[in-house]
Amino acid sequence: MEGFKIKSVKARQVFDSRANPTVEVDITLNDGTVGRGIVPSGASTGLFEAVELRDGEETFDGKGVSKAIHHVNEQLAPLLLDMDVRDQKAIDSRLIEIDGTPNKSRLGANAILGCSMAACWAGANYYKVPLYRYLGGSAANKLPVPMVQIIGGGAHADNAIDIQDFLVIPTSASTFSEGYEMVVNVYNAAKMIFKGAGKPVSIADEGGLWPTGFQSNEEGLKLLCESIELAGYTPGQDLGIALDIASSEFYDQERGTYRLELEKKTLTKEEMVGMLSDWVDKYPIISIEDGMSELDWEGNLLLTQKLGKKIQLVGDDLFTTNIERIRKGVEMKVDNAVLIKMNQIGTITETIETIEFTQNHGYLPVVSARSGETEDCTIVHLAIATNAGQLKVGSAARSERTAKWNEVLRIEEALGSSARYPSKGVFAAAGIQFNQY
Ligand code: 2PG
Ligand code: MG
Repeated sequence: MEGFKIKSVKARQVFDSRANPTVEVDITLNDGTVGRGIVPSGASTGLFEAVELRDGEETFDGKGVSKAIHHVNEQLAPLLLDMDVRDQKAIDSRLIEIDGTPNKSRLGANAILGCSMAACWAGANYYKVPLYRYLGGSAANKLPVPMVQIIGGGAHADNAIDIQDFLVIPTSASTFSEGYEMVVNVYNAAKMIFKGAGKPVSIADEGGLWPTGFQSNEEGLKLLCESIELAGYTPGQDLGIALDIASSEFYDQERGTYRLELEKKTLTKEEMVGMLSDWVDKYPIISIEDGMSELDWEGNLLLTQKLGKKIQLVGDDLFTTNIERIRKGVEMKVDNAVLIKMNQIGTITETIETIEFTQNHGYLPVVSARSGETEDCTIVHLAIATNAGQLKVGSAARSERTAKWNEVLRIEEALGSSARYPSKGVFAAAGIQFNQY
């Protein structure tokens, strides 16, 4: 009996960090080895993502996943049995084939991804090696630069502020642990500022501070700079600012305008680009994600022409981890980086291919969690396996976030002197020259 063959596939319902049900899959091999994957879930989802199948019935406010679980146990499991778990590509191809739709809408990307994740963990466990080593081989040794949320807004904070993520990136650290420690200090400093201003310290979906009492979006930028300083660092020297505008959430496609509800302002695309580029002049911003809507290629092009040489411009909803959409971006010279989310595309193999495509075209991959997360750490290993260079998993608080950051710390220790840490050099691959350095 060949130990590496799949003996059973079992899906069950578990829950994510937003108290919504999600899919967990266990794959057991003939030799008893088990691999497990738990599927994450977004809130500000892109229109072009693979389809997350929800029951749409009364239970869990329509968010049940019993259909997806049924699809794994009844339709996918029988066709995965006896497959060689070491051949991730064959497994993922079979999953795609059984579903048969371009966006995984028949069986659900959550059903498919759960199986794909469980299979890769089972493969790694079969060989008794860490997942990053199994997927990436001996060359996988680059630890990611962390992009960490300090304030959460948009769909992750009941739209208390329009902009979704105010984040920091350490730029003067020479190791991951040093960089992450800096971020933790900034997070705690931000908390002190909130407390000092008499604001309640509550947290948004990804662990960032809940933006209570803000009068403008720009206040978030000021608060980040103050927090960096209070923590004893120099903004723009030690840490830069990153923003996820998630602007698809407030784009009016008919009028081609952007609505900032907090400020009661409606901006044309030119004005939106103007506002972002003014912010880049005033604050040490080094990365902007989804500055313009997923439907506004023209606006995205304008933004890239204005800022694409100065800072990182990341496409999340715009690209949805989909090679065909990234190819369009490369051809049009839109953005210079791609947010990578496994469940936007639906299998591990496709996610790795997308990261490779991104790297081969001079764009920077930023491996990312979703706002609905669990203890699953697959993305950490994926980022290191592919030498992606950057990781975004929300804030420095809440265990579904720290599960990932702590996993990087463990891998850093395990890699020892063979670990590489790109620090701010990670941005050079896309030809970005920051103003402030
Ligand atoms: C994003 C993610 C994570 P969500 O927009 O980048 O911050 O959010 O998972 O809700 O799409
Ligand atoms: Mg985003």
